[in-house]
Amino acid sequence: MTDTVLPLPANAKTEADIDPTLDLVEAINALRKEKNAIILAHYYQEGEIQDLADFVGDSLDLSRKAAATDADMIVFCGVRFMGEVAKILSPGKIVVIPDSEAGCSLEESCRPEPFAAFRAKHPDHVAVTYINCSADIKALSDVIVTSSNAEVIVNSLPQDKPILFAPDRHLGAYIAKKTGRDMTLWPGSCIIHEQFSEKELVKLKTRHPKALVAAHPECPETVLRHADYIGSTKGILDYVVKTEADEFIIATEPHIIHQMTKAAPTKTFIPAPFAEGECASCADCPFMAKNTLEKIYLAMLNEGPALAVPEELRTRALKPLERMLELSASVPMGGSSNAK
Ligand code: CIZ
Repeated sequence: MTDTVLPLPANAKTEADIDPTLDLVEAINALRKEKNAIILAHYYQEGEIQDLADFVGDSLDLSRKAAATDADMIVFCGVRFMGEVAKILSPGKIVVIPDSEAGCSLEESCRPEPFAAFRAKHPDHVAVTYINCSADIKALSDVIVTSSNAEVIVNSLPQDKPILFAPDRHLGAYIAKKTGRDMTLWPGSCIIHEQFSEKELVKLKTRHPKALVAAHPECPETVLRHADYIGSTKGILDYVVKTEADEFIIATEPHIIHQMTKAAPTKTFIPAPFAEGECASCADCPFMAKNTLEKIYLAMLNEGPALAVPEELRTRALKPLERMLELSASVPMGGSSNAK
């Protein structure tokens, strides 16, 4: 897989150089002004990072923001492939990520060589690829989708065209069911959504009989079959705010509950459970959790880890991303801006 993260400068500061009395939020705010930076955060980030960001959203809306910003520096608080997308869309900007090790199990499950072989085996198929993948995989795809636009995009493709969908098999199966399309699925899955337990969910519903279940389509079908609503993070957020119920069970990465509590403070949100005996916070994404205020501060100060996508790869990966943005024109912008 192409390494798209530049090495840190030799004189880069480290956590050991941070004065323990430093007010990190103030220091980040000062750097934001000095560097004309925009901080973008995904819904799966820690609440304190979401609150610090200029904009919080899902990958579609974060991509739209990254493509449209006039900032000189984009600080992408999410996982590495999201920073990569920002760099592909805005090559003239400095794009930094707090931790270059913030990967993604879906990205890891889909490597360029086997994916190229998968494509070669199905030459008449359109390759529709979930945004949770590397720049190499995007470059080998026809169109990129996120969970909030996958159904719209698949429906826009010529009806007679069979589809290859990678890398999330659960999202692919869900979209195939919704659209009735002939879809061949790559066998990947998200390490978090894969582990929600049907058995424990059923027990939890018995204890909270009035709670509605909102689930992300990266969950297995055994979990989705118990859901009152299935949708992207943005969809789930809208659903719990607009639906007249007081209690919801949330089957996705639980840091999104931060935005739910802000938007609907009187409602109760219960994270969906993993298997019996598993820890309370095991649904926290370990990759998203790598980002901290210290690392955001250092990334801005050091201007790294910075993304750099080789131009030939960037132009190939840009095409299916631009196609995604065009085909999602009917998908309304969501997310929320924090006044700074
Ligand atoms: O597209 C995203 O941001 C992810 C990872 C999930 C979602 O449904 O928004």
